[in-house]
Amino acid sequence: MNQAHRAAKAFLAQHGRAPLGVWSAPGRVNLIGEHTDYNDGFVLPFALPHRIAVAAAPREDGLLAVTTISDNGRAQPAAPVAVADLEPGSVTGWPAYPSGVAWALRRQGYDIGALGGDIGAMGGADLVIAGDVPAGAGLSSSHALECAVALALLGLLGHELDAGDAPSRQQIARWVQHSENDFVGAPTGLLDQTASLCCTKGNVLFLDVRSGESEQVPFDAAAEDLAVLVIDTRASHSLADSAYGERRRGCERAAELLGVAALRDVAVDDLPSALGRLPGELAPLARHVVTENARVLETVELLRAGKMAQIGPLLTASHESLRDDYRISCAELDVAVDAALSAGALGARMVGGGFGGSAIALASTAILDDVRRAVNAAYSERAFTLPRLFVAVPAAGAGRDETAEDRQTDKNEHD
Ligand code: GAF
Repeated sequence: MNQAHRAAKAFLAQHGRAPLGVWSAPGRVNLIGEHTDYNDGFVLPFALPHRIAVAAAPREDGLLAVTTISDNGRAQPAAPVAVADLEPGSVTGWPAYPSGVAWALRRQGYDIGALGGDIGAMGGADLVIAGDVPAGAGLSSSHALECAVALALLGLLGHELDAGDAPSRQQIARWVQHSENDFVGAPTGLLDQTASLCCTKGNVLFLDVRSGESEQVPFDAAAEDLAVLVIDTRASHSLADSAYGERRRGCERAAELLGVAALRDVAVDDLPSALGRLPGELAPLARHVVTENARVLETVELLRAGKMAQIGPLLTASHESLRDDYRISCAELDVAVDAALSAGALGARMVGGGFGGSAIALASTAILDDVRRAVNAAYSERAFTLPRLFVAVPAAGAGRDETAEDRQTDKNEHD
């Protein structure tokens, strides 16, 4: 059963009525371009087939009532909150993610707390959430949740994604970022929300975060007898608790000292002189960001030229830069990358915020099992919890899901 059906079924069980609709959004991996998003730089993510689905229907009392469904099917309802009373700090723990989205949308005039019309003056919404994006794995489960909630709330308000009067996907991504930064309190950039909303099946998304310009770059690894293996290290990962904000502030300070708007503005050729003008603790951060942006551009050029097998060294250089300059790797990530490379992977790197989470390895399909075995063996040797391994193929971005009820309505309309 896919996540949309799970959410719809659980909604019916929980509320005794069918949802008005189900919306879902995927997790992501970032092929390359890490910690460049909040430096106005370049990123190259693709959407995973793993999704978070939100079944939703309006209420009449101005409350937002959210229930998540665990892997074993158990419903975990959060205490309902009055949408009109939402403000940063008013909701904590996982319910802060969906509540923050309702807060951010309300600030833009999309007020789920005051739906009005046929369903009564007060509004509000019931949401039931099911998903299979591994949590805490650096695969963007929280952003998938937020994006799916944003689409569900906008859908209930009559603004169906991609319809004439609906806000654009990139606009929704910025509102989700606002919710994450200012309600949840995690100072993240735009990578994950944009990936979840704007990625398309079969492609990596080349995004210039500063201009918002993007290009869907075809990425069919299987056609090249290659595969991207995701290695979820299961080492716990938390952006809010980590040194993520510290790194971000370091980059902003470095840009200020160099007299540029963002580190994106430092050209690779000017790097040596720029580094000479920065204090010792900031220079490696700047070096990572500037070289990583260049690696994204090179990767895109190679992909456009049909040379996927040649991007491996760029992936590995990205990992080394994140490990040695940005200093956000950890033993589990390094062991996974080293083991994959020694087994013959063309390239490997950590992905996401760092300090745990997942790595990816690009390898020929012929040696994929060797890579899996090598990573597992290296983990066993060090008594690490064994990683979760899966091959990732670019999947579709966020959208409304068709449910059994939708199909029934279509059928009735055609009968
Ligand atoms: C996390 C953040 F949410 C993103 O904005 C991005 O900075 C990423 O870490 C690192 O590239 O996923």
